[in-house]
Amino acid sequence: MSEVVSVSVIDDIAVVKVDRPPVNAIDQAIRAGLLKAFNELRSRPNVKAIVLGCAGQTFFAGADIKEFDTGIRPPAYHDVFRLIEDSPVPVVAAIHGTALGAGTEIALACHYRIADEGARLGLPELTLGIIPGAGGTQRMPRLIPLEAAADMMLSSKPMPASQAKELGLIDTIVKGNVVDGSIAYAKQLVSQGKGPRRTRELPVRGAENAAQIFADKAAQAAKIMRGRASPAKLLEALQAAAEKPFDEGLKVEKSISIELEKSIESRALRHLFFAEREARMIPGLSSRVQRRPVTSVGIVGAGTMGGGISMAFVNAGIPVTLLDVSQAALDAGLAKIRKNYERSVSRGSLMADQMESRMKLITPALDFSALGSADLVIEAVFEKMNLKKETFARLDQAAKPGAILGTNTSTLNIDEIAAMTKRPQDVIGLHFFSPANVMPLLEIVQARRTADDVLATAIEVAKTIRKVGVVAKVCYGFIGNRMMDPYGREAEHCLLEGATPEDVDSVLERFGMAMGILAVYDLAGVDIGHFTRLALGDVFEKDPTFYRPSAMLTERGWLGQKSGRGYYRYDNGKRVPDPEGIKLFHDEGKRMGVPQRKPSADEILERCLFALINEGARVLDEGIALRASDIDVVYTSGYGFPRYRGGPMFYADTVGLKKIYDRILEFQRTLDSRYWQPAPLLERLAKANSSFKQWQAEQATGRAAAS
Ligand code: 3H9
Repeated sequence: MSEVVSVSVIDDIAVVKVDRPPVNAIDQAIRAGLLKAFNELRSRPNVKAIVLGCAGQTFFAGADIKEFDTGIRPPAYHDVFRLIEDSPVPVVAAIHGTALGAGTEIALACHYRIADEGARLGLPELTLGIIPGAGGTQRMPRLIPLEAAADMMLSSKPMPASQAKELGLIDTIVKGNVVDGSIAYAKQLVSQGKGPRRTRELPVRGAENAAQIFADKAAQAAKIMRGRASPAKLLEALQAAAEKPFDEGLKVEKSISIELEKSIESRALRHLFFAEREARMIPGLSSRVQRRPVTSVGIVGAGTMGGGISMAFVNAGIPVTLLDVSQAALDAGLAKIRKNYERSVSRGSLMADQMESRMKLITPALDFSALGSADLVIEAVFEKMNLKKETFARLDQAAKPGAILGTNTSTLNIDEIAAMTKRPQDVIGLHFFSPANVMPLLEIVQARRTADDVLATAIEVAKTIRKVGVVAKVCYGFIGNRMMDPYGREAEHCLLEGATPEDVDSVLERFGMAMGILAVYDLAGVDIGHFTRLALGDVFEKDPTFYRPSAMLTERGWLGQKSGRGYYRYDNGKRVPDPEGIKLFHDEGKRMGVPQRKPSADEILERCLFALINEGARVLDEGIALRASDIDVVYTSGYGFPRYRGGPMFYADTVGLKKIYDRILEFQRTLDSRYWQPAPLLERLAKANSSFKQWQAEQATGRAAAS
């Protein structure tokens, strides 16, 4: 038998076990092994039933995603799954861990499904821009109601075993070892004379309501998965299940799958799947570096950021000491945290007792000495250098030796902050994104003297609190905010040229950004960015048009949503255009001699995005980001860049670097040439007809050769 698939026979029950760490993702070796095993078992008359299970942490976590790039080599999923389904003796799937994608689909091809109590089953293919392509769209609605099947696939969320049992997806839940439980179940089947039960022979459940279900789901998908092609395609495949015989439906599923696998949407989402995992690997950082234990955390500052960060830790079961300078600030911070949890309770995503136990994990404090036992302390005070320095000097006194000292600064020089302590090796940037309990990104900023074990621990902490960690080096704004600077600069300049805030934001939102940049500034507070830029020194003297609208709004106290007016007006919270503001920007543009030319939608988009990408190329060249794909993770996890476009650097590759380079040269001629200088890396790659992806692969090869 193959190394990955083994067969043993216990009494008259055969156990086919797959062992392919880490997650038993189904690849060619598994398919070939299963084909061989199930073929051979046909010639063993003493075998009365078969149990299919997996070793390790989980049942199959799906198809091996890497194979979509390299091509799926035979045997095909359909052939293997049909062989299993056609077995003359009952086949029982023994499910533990997370059965996902083709993992759930193989279970559907088995005749019975048994799960342990902790198992979860899901069809998350849409998160990869594809549909269940191994029979899932045709078999699932034959086992569970059509609407539930559509919901499962559209949400991509795995369901717990208890729900799967209720819906009829699994037959029974066992306590303890699921393979042992499945063997006992198989013996029972044999003794009761029960034979195979083929899913494909069942009718689709709820097919009579198909038209209504599809209309509802299509409307829902268009709303929540804006810009995506795969959800509508999924519904097409499900519709085929409802309307056609099984084999015909399978053909529809197959042709849609092939089409989607090649789409940019799917390539982008697959790119991000691996990019998020690769971001944890730091070249030169040995996996043997001992992590420091982090079982308690101190947070300095109970404002919006400090509160959100506290929630991120207590949500992961890690106790937090939350410190602020006054009782009133602490009370307000705690009240806000409670209010956030109450909202989750009222939505049904959190139980009231869970809320109470999370609140109990937060200990308020007014004195730095309360932070003395914390393994990790994160400063989340206002973004002012003096305040940060003062806080770190106090932390140096209060924190225990070996504690990690993190700063949540979004722009400031962490080397300077670390120099306030006698232990700069313990200092690291931990840049959370607001709301910190929700946003997945954590920018981990390695300062000049940050120790390796501190960096390794921070990467692990990110995973523990379910954040996507990306490592950056120190510079103004690190990866994310630094790149945001030219992006916002172009958006603001367009206002002086005659565009309205709506013109700018609607273009960006149509591209797929979660929010237009000007609406984002209104949400975050227009003054925040303005004062950060002001602290940079002479930027406004060098160029009076630089972020001029933002400065004008701040001067007038039009600070965005919090003051009811910013780039837009807010009538009862509803964003509406502000003619007075629009006139203000245009008049100012004219006064400053900015040519009035009302840029087209295409130009607005290209200026914002190409400025972002150009800065990304500089960030890469300077080693601030380790990889182009890290930038993509930052932008899709923290800045609302559409995942289905893969992030700015992946998107740049799909546009073509030569085209972007040429356009930047054109902007250099027609716009402000001080800003429109192609980044050296972009220029090199464009001239070599290369891509960021290729460059990243070459860098990795170079590093491997050097080590
Ligand atoms: C599908 O099934 C299509 C079919 O319908 C049609 C076929 C025709 N493939 O996340 P982790 C690797 S589409 C390849 O850190 P965790 C991952 O890269 C698939 N590799 O662990 C990482 O490698 P490394 C549908 C995979 O415990 C390592 O395993 N299924 C795959 O936090 C550990 O991963 C999915 O979309 C894969 N399918 O989470 C499930 N899965 O160590 C995708 C994982 O080198 N997977 N790897 O960085 C997951 O959601 C999570 O990995 C899982 C474990 C929950 C399983």
